Amino acid sequence: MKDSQKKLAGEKAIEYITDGMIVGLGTGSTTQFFIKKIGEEIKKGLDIKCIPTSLSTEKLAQDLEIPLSCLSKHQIIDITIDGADQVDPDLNLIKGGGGALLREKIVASCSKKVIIVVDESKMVKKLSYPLPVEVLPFGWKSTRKKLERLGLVASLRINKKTFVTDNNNFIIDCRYQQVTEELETKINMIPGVIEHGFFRNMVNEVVIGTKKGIKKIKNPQEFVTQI
Ligand code: A5P
Repeated sequence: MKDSQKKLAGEKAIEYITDGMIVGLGTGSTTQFFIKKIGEEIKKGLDIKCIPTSLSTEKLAQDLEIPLSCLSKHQIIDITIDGADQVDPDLNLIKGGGGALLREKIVASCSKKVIIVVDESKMVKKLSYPLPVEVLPFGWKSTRKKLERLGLVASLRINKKTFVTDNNNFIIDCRYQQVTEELETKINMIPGVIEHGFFRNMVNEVVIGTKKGIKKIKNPQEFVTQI
């Protein structure tokens, strides 16, 4: 069920893509459906260049012979299609369940438009998914202590062994009561913290695969682009 909803949302996002665009490619199982669709359309003549948000997305795009570029060549991206771990009613997100939050946030911040593709289980009234915080391995235990002092329950991500991001950093997953702007600022100020997976007001539209088909939610607030 979840997979078919992910496929529905991921493939729907192809409708936002037109010739000549620079497209940010997100990471995760939902975005993969979009990337596969892009691969098919490129074979039929779609003319775009894509910027991947992770090594796994880069590999998939290369396998599908999708033309790739990078942020050094294009600092402005026309549109980014990405997934999310949770989406709240204001279209704020938790991302980084797959560990790609840093590149995903950089790419989103360079994008004129950000579209999020999810299955309906990701839509929540209140965010509760553990907040991934990417930290420098150097001194990570003291970084974790500082996160704990903010009232977070912080644990180093282990997948059999310590999880290492594409940027050679660690992830500390943090449980919280509520993500406020004040908390975000405090997290950002800790030496050793590189980025966190809370995406506030960075999304134009969410495309949701549901039991009944596609549902779209537009951000009612004016999108604060960081370009
Ligand atoms: C990657 O680090 C994440 O931000 C993904 O975008 C997120 O985990 C969504 O992945 P799925 O589409 O696989 O649920």
